[in-house]
Amino acid sequence: MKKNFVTRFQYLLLGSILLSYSPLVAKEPIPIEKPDQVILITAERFTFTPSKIKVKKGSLVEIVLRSEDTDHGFRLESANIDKIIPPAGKGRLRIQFRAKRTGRYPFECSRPCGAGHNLMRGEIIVE
Ligand SMILES: [Cu+2]
Repeated sequence: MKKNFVTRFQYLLLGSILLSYSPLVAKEPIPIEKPDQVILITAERFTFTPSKIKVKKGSLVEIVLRSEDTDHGFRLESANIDKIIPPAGKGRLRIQFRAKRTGRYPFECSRPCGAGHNLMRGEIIVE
């Protein structure tokens, strides 16, 4: 029982350490705050358009993703985000994060969507 408690406590501690070191912090559920910047991204085999996104340090960023074909994924590891973009005509994916630190943060498709799936990536540049 005691051992179990320690393990859980350590797990929580590790989680909060990891969160505080994340350069981009995911915000859920959406919408909770009015974002400073809203960016629309279109996903289609095998690109994100635009694929390079510039945001300001400190801003609350909302990204709205829609697909032009099949379902895709949006993984932004630096904010612990990995979500499904629904197929064309079935809605959009909205995510929010706070850009805490300057840098370049890659994102990628996380749903196998065909031959060029591994090429389907982009970058968020916080400046
Ligand atoms: Cu894909």
